[in-house]
Amino acid sequence: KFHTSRKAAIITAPFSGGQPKGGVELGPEYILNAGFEKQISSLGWETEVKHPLQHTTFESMKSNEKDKYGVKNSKIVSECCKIIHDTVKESLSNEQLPITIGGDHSIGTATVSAALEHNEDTCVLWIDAHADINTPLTTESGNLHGCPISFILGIDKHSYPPDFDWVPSKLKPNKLVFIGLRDVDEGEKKILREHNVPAFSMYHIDKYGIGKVIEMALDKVNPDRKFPIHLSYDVDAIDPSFVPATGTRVEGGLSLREGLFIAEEVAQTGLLSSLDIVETNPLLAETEEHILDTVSAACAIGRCALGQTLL
Ligand code: B3U
Ligand code: MN
Ligand code: MN
Repeated sequence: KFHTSRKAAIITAPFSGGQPKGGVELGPEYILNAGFEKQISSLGWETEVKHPLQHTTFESMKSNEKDKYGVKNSKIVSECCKIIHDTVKESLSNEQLPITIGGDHSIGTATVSAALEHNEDTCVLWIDAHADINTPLTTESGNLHGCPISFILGIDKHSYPPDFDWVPSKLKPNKLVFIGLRDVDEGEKKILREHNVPAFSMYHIDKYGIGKVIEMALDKVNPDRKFPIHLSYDVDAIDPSFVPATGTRVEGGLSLREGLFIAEEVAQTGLLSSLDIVETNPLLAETEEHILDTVSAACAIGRCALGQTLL
């Protein structure tokens, strides 16, 4: 189906400006040092690693002040996203499957908008403890990693800092589905209801089981299994007992196997066209084992999504 060429572009996004904690910008380095490229190439993919942010100074420009729009670091988040967007889009044009490694989830604005520009039929699976659908009007934290979905959907567009004027907002709410939610702000719940966005929380996973939930999720956004899939994977979807080194841990998450099963099922569709693996923060680990567990899980998500099977 898609990517019969089996070429992948591993795109590093060492960026932390979408949230206040330091360390998430080190995620890509740790994941690459764990041998991620080799793991992907061993699955039969021709790989290329791209570092589009390497000559930028965004990290040194980070601030903790909200601007007059009620959000922090609009300028650097927007500029960083523009660069990542262009790299993802170029990779897709070269028939490479982009694997963007974060960094915080604010770069979802970049990767999803690029995927939709490449193919407007693309549907999005957002795997996360959080809905990341705040607008500048609803966000309490002002952290832009809590807002990428609203930018991509174009919700309350008038409220965005002008830095984000370039974002195409091509996604339709019925082409997006959440899995793993368990920490959703009141304002976000209202947006989810008003726009009728399909969402499966941990409650649904307990009730129906992960296999049924993935099937229901794909039925919502890709009923005939014919559209390309963008998988945006926030590692905090998985329970902090398996993935401790991340910025906003929320108890009661996916087991490691449930988390990997999502990626395996997406691989089985043959429709994966782009992937994000975000929010690995090695500096928030309390032990060496925390780092190892988290980085291993991030690598495993990538391998499973790109076709690794157990047998
Ligand atoms: N919804 C909250 C918390 C949050 C969102 N994403 C993460 N945390 N990782 C917010 O800040 O918007
Ligand atoms: Mn997220
Ligand atoms: Mn999250």
